[in-house]
Amino acid sequence: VKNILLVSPLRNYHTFNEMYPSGALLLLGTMLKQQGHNVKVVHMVADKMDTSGYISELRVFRPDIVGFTVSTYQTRWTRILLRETRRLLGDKVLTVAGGPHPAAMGVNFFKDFPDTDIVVGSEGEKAITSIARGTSLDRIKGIHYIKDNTVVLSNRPETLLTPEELNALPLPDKNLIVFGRYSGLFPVGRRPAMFLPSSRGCPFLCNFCSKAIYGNTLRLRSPESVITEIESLYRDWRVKEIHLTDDTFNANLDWAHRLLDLIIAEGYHKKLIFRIAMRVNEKIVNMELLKHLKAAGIWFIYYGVESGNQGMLDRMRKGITLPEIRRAFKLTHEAGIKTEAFFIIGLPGETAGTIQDSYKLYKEIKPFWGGFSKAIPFPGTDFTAEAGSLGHIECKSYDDLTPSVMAVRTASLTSEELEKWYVIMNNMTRHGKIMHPKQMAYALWDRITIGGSI
Ligand code: B12
Ligand code: SF4
Repeated sequence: VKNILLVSPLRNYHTFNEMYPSGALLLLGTMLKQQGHNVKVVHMVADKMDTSGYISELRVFRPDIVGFTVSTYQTRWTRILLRETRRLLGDKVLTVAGGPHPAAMGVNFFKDFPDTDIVVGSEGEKAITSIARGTSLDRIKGIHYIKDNTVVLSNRPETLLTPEELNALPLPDKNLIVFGRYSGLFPVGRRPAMFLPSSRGCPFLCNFCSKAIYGNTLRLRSPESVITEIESLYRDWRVKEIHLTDDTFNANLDWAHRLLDLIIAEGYHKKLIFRIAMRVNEKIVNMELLKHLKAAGIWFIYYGVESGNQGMLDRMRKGITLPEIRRAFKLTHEAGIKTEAFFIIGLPGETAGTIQDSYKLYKEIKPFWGGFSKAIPFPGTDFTAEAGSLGHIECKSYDDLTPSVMAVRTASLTSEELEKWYVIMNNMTRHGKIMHPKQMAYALWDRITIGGSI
């Protein structure tokens, strides 16, 4: 039996608010517990833990293995925590890193994070359970590791879990976290809110999307296995809203209809509300689907719009057209479902004109909620490769990447000019948000209770 500490490190920027716990740590922690290990999960933001708190945790728990889940926004603290772990526990501890950043960096992760023993290159279920079992590292697929403190070795890649294997995964044990420490997302539907991934992956090819873990394949869980998890969230945790965190809920319409039918048949459309993310393509958005979604309790849909300029959409390989965007928003609103439109500022080709096109489109489609994000050069994406080869990446270290840094420039706009546009666009969407007093009240309440930002 091993002591295993699983950690979601602080972010590169200061934040008080964690929206959801890490799906990876909950799932992997549950599997490790089922193997008989002592498992502790720490979310440093939600648990309000700093470096000294982490060190006390190491002193008391004395882990044999520490696993970090690392997004690109968590690089700075991952390095600090790895160093502290090694300093305190020496070679007795095995340090493992997984998640979008290590998966994209592969063997290069060791250069930036020298205190790491093992990098998991893709899905982690098989790797971490084998590591915990003490399987010899050369026999664990999909990992990179350091042998004898010198050589970096990479094993053959692990195949992704089959849909059957996904169905057989255990329900993530929420006893591993303090449930009330997570705010859920804005705009607020009902609380408490929790998430549930009912599929993995997305077959589309947007050039800015970080796809190191799931690639371009779509794997769907059976509607029955999804219902079992919905039931547990509702019954055991009194959850009132579920965020189905599939990349693209409407990637397979037959499956979507089957899942919605089952939600209705089991009566969850009356007990819960749901939010999902979809694509706007005409082929996969129609009134029949939207009415079915509405009937099943889906109140809110995120759409990735990204830009109001067709040339930009084509260049980022979004695979959608402006008429498709307008149509999807109109139909969704007609079906009585609220929308959020995501836009990105700063992808290659962006000019003042293309940003104004986004502004016009935003006004035209009238989403309930909206947001403009900065283009973020995540490792391994085609956008990062393109911007890098043009010399347009201005942020030199991943540690400096935060949501408030404009990390790139384009051929016609400097990062400072892009930043100014970003502020203008978000002031516009903020104005829209102030029009929703209930949401402002929720935001204020969060600020008071968990220290979130408005
Ligand atoms: C749901 C989701 C969210 C949720 C919350 C996620 C959560 N609860 O953890 C919300 C909506 C809050 C969110 C927010 C954001 N997200 Co997000 N999100 C996702 C999404 C769609 C699914 C993640 C998930 O829950 N998967 C299910 C779990 C079980 O799998 P997993 O986390 O991938 O973990 C597996 C492996 O990675 C590995 N693994 C992971 N950690 C570890 C640790 C160890 C020790 C081991 C051994 C293995 C391991 O094993 C796991 C099981 O196989 C992914 C897209 C995707 N398809 O992955 C993006 C994704 C993770 N998000 C991303 C981004 C950019 C964001 C935002 C920055 C967006 C924004 N502009 O604001 C914010 C930042 C949030 C923050 N504060 O840092 C990027 C990250 C890119 C990167 N390189 O860091 C992704 C990959 C999207 C993308 N394709 O670009 N997100
Ligand atoms: S549709 Fe979404 S998840 Fe799929 S590739 Fe594009 S951005 Fe990524």
